[in-house]
This record gives sequence, structure tokens and C-alpha cells, in this order.
Amino acid sequence: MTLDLFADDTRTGSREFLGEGAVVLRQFASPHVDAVFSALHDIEAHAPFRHMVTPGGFRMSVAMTNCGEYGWVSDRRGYRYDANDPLTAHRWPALPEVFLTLARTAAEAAGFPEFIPDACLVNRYGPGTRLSLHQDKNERDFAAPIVSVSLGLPAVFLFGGPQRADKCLRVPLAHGDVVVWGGPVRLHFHGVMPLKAGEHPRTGETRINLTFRKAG
Ligand code: MD6
Ligand code: FE
Repeated sequence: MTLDLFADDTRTGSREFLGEGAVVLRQFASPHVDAVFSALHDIEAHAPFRHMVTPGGFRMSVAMTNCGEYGWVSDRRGYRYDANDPLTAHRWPALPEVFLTLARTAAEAAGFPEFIPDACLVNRYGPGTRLSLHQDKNERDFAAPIVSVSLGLPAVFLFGGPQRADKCLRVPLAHGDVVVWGGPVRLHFHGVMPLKAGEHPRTGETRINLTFRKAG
């Protein structure tokens, strides 16, 4: 099933529920995007985007970096959160104030008050890049939601069920949309369809996704 697609302006401020505990907040990040890109510029300078390797030895097509107390990493030893960037051996850059504010206010709007993330995974998708169905289960605290911010080119987010084979909702996500995700659906399978080629005034040929978590 495909959710209705309206022009961005008519969708601003609207909410679409994907299940109990999961909601799309259309254009919630829009007032913050300038500050977000400015902060992202500094993060990239200290912790560059890189293609990590899966435990099975495959290079991930999504380019990733992190900020916060913990960063999500993958290598031949597995998936985990690490306080240090393996590329630089330094701590990840701190969570900028605008990231914290955006994550906290979005979580609150979705019914999860007092969300204080300690990790932000930054994903960058190029044309054709996809993220296969997975569960987010490396975090210590599943009581906390995940806040996911979409920037740049649009993508189709796949939102499934507790089993990999469960049917998926197809959710179109545009620049500025925020998905908040927690409670009963916190461990549901999800992914991103291959990115359609395009050009975005803010991000060029890419889509950027920020996911905020409480990892530690
Ligand atoms: C993405 N997002 O949208 C990938 N995970 O680029 C995720 O994997 C994700 O958006 C958990 C909750 C929300 C998400
Ligand atoms: Fe995920």
C-alpha cells in the first residue's frame, strides 16, 4: 500500500501514523534545516562519510558517519556502538544543539517526552543506493524512540512488521520530514528503496538521513 502523496505545502504539519508508536511528522525539520546543514558541515570535517563493511564482508552502499557520545559502526567483527570513530581513533563530534532540539521536540510531538539522544547516525544515499530490511537492535534502551530526519532527495521508506517476511508499508519521505518510531513497533523491520536519481538544491544528487537514538 502507498500513502497518499500531496504537495509539500499542504502536508506541512500533518501527521501520518504508521502503526502504534510510529508517526511521520511532515516538514517538522523545515525551520531547522539551515542550522542542521551548517552543523553537518563541521561534523563531516571531523568524521568524514565512509562506506563501512558488513560482518559478512560486503561494502555498504550507504555512506555513514556519526555524532554524539556513541556512533554506530559495522566491520568484520559485527555491528555495535563505539565511543570512538575507528577512522580517526578520536571521539565522534558532539551532538550539536540544533540536533538535540530537533530530536527532542519531534519525539515530544509524537508522544515521547524527554527524549535525550546520545547517538546520531548520519546516512548518505547516492543514486541507486538502498538500505535492506533490518531491525535497529544494537541500542541498550528500547524504551526510547528513534527520531529519523530526511533531507535532500526524496526516498521511499519501507516499514514492515516484527518478522522479515511481513508486508511493508511504502512511505514516501521528503526533505524536512521526520519519522518518530518507538513503543510497540520499535523493533519492526524497515528499509529504504533504491534512491531515484535526481538533483536537490540542498544536497545535490544525494539524500541525507539522520537517526537519533539512545544507544548507551
Ligand atoms: C533511512 N532509516 O531512512 C534509514 N531506522 O535512511 C532507518 O534505518 C531508520 O528511519 C529506525 C527508525 C527510523 C529510521
Ligand atoms: Fe534502521
